[in-house]
Amino acid sequence: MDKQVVRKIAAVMVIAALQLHCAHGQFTRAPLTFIVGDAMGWTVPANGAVTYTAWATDKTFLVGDILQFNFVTGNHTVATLSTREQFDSCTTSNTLQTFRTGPQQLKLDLMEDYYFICTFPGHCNSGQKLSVSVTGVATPSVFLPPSFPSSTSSAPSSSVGVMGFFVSLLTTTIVAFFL
Ligand SMILES: [Cu+2]
Repeated sequence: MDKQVVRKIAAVMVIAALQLHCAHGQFTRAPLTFIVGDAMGWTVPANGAVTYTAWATDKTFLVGDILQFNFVTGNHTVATLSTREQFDSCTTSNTLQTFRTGPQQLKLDLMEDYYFICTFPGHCNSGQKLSVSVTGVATPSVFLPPSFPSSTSSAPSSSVGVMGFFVSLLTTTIVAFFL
């Protein structure tokens, strides 16, 4: 095979491999700070638990992001729980950590599910509870370590992945054409 053809093929394969790596890696971006509940803050929501579920549902949470719970000290707390069962049943006796001073910023350090409740009597049962799934790692850098979480992957990140894949295919084709 002539040298130039070999070089072209090699170049295309390298580019394709790099792009596949990016497309299959987790969606990422720089770390963000989220205000839980936005202007409503961290409180007993008028519409019950669906309020914080709805707030979280269109967001992608990554390791390195910060959740800010805005509440008046003495009116609420923010406590972390370790299991979905405790979260569902609003178990206040088994919290990992309880923060009593508002506003409280909490950093998402691990790629896992987080459960937050208020430990004031009745508040969690009235809907002051939030669970978030951390599905990737935030980084300002372009090159990322590949990560393949076994459990959950939210709709936004998987659609980004699919888009990225098609963009990669298209770019590879264009590059191959001009080489
Ligand atoms: Cu409360």
